[in-house]
Amino acid sequence: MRRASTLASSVIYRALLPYHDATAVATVHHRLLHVVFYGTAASDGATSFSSRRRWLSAALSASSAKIASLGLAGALVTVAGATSLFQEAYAKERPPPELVPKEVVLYQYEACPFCNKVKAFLDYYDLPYKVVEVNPLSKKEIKWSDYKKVPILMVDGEQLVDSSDIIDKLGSKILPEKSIDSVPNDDEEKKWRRWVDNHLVHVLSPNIYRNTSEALESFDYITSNGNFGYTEKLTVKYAGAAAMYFVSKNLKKKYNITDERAALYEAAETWVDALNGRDFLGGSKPNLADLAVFGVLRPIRYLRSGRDMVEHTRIGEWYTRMETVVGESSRIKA
Ligand SMILES: N[C@@H](CCC(=O)N[C@@H](CS)C(=O)NCC(=O)O)C(=O)O
Repeated sequence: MRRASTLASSVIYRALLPYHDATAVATVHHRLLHVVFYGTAASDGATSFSSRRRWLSAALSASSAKIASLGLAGALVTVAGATSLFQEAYAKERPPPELVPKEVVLYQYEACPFCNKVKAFLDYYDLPYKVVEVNPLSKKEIKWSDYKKVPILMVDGEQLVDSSDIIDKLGSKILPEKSIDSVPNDDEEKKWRRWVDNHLVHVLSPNIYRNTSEALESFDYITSNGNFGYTEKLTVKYAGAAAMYFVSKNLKKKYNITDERAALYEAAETWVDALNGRDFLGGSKPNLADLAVFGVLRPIRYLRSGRDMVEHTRIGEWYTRMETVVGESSRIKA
């Protein structure tokens, strides 16, 4: 109990520090709560299962108009055809088996957008991986590493750090043909990957901690999915929500955001404009920019802010296509 109250006061103290000390934003940010606590929703298998059902029902209802004008046999063929067409059109890409690493271990926080970016890549390319959930307070699971952030990806014993670097390095191992400068629109892909790291991620925190109820919703997810002891869980949920509510106000100032929802909607619309009528930025298949945008949005999609974003912008159709194509998680369940 004493530990819990010490922890609570430490969290709140850190949250209030920014009002007295400019560098404290970074302290609060990094040490305890920062992007770890970007919030989230159903991830991995659960999300993709429901999205598949949505796709299937869209396929079926598109087919139902035809059913009216066809005989039963024709209708059944149409439905089966529509279903397999969707599966074929939106399928994972799998590297040749000899290029698939033998052991991949991701050290992560479940709700961290950078970690989710790496997971979107691993899931889409169907690379099996184990997950080690890091306790953001003690970080004991990554004590062995000099790098003090997550994600860290161990690939057959080699340590890779920083989400974009991880994806580049792993990409050049499993997709050698794509690492050659032969890919058209490569500059576009790079530009939008940078946009994710330099802009999109900064819009997320102010949104998911916008008010006390959204901050609590976010922390409910974070503490349910994170690696916390029983007492830590309770304390972090309430103290963390309160702290991040204040921190997110500072982040708004730091990144010049006046209206956080408007900034989120604008980012979503900017992304849809970049698609310019294509299914994915990569054309008929997602490229690394599609995977990056999808990855960082995945933890917030079913929170209030993510639901609002889909309701008020045109991003929903692309997002659903991404859920379908990324499909089931390739994470190896412990
Ligand atoms: N540029 C890095 C950023 C990674 C990052 O900031 N990770 C956060 C979690 S989302 C972190 O580990 N912060 C330090 C901490 O929690 O102490 C990347 O893309 O991987």
